[in-house]
Amino acid sequence: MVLPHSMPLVPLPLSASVGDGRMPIGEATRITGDAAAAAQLIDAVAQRTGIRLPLPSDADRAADIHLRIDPGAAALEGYRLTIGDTAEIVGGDEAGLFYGVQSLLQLLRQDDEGWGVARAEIFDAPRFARRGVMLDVARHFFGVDDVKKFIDHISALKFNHLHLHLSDDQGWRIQIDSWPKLTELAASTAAGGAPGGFYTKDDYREIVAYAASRHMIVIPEIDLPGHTHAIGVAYPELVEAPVMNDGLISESKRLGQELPVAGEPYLGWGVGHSSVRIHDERTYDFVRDVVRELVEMTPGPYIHIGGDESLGTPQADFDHFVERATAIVFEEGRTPVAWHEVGAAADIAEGTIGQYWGKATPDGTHAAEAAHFVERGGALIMSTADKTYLDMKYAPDFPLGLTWAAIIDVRSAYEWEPTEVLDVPDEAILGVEAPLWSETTATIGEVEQLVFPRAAAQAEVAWSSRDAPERTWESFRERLGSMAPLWKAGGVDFHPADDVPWSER
Ligand code: TNX
Repeated sequence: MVLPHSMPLVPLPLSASVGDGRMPIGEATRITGDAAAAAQLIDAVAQRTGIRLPLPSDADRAADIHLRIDPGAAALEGYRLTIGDTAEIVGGDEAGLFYGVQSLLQLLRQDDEGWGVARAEIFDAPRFARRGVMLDVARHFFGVDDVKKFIDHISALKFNHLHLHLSDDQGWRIQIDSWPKLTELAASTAAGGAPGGFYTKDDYREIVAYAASRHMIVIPEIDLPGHTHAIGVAYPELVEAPVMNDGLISESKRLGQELPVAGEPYLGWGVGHSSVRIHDERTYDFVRDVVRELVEMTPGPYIHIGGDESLGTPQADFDHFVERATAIVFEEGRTPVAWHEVGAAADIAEGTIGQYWGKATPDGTHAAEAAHFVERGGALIMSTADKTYLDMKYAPDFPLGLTWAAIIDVRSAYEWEPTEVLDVPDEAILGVEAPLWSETTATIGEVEQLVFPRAAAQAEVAWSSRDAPERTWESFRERLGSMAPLWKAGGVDFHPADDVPWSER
């Protein structure tokens, strides 16, 4: 069934048809069924419209909106949404019900007669099981409330993984009891001299639980063996002296930033100068302790060990380190994830997941490194830099963001195919992750300007069937425009890109 552009849904559902007219939503609209989903729907409707629907109380009364789970009715994370005189959402599981509620909320619109939802029949399920966003809380730190708000608005786009980049040269952001100086000495600074911060274990658990209530898995990343200058501010004995490289020196000069100095906080953006000590057993005690404490507070199956841009680590040392670090993550009971450079090491632990951050037209070395994860029985997440990188500028004069990978307007972010970048079997591609590196974003509002609307493009690339007739830029830009009232009501500082027809209501 062809989806009319007037169907305001992002990402595009598997199938949808719209009938005539709408079902009004007002103070008397009754919700029954699954209590958790009902509570979330009531809160979201109140935030959007100011109308607080009554709590489900009397199960015998006819429902206007009925919410339930039936594994036979839809796929994992899928749902069926039927809106006529009354509405029903049936999730294939809890996540599916949550996504059905998100679609209902996208259909919820105000017209001259008040609030209502279009009559529709939607059947939906995701293309890729893995749909992620990364937030760099190391270059700039974002507190628990900011992260929760971020989770609200990315989970509404049906993203199901949140990768937190918890350490980098500029700061360490997570409490580790066995190495307490990390947060005592290496957390208070950030890029450009901004204040830092860190998550206590309780803060982190609160984020994990909140994400879980929105059906998102948190993936914690400790970036190793490079991007580790901050570790040396806390524990100088764990790291090597800074190693200068041409890029670091010229970038520092261009930006007027100091070069890194051993043991002192680093406030610039240069990369590739830091490394932990590879041939010292204390390093592996450190890695194991940190991984073990992360595992204790992370119910999700993954621990990310970084591995990018370790320019200051000799290749043989790098290989040795990542082979041991990936093994340690498995020994501690989780699956390691690593940036694609880690695929240079022959004996990475079998089953390690790689994260490709090269370009849509790959460099041969990057492609070979990524493919090695698959040869070792692992799989890949696609973070194609010139498509998915949320920290690239929309246009050369955009005030925030970087340009090294590309200038990425909304259309360019939308038009790419994750299975056509690398020469690996389609089944090896787990899905898509869109990273937000935070060198240029000091506040969550600035983060939002870069993330919204382009994260919505990656949501559709990851969720929607590639063959659907409406999986086109022309359809997407119109449906995307209809997200404006939801983002405004949620206080999201989205960038009103001028290639999108933003709607008022
Ligand atoms: C490259 S992408 C990095 C980060 C920077 C980012 C800026 C990757 C794995 N490493 O250290 O923040 O570029 O776009």
